Amino acid sequence: MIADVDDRFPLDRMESVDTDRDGVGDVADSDDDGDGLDDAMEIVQGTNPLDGDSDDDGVPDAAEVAQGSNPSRPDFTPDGRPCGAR
Ligand SMILES: [Ca+2]
Ligand SMILES: [Ca+2]
Ligand SMILES: [Ca+2]
Ligand SMILES: [Ca+2]
Repeated sequence: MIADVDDRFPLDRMESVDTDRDGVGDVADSDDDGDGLDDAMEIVQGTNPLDGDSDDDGVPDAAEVAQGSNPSRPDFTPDGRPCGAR
């Protein structure tokens, strides 16, 4: 349980989490992680709707989809260089 003082939505027990902290709880938010991809699109793409960068390669999921890289597989090294493998 989350204490009401820590809960942004104390009047709605379904709305206790706001992953992207945009003021819209996950239940009502169509883009929980705020990465620009709708939750439904994240499921289609196989990405984590609660993680704006599902493969942690530094490029947001929506940007990966837009540029054609794989949002579920790291395309860049931690220092920002392309891995090369597609
Ligand atoms: Ca939200
Ligand atoms: Ca999203
Ligand atoms: Ca990524
Ligand atoms: Ca990637």
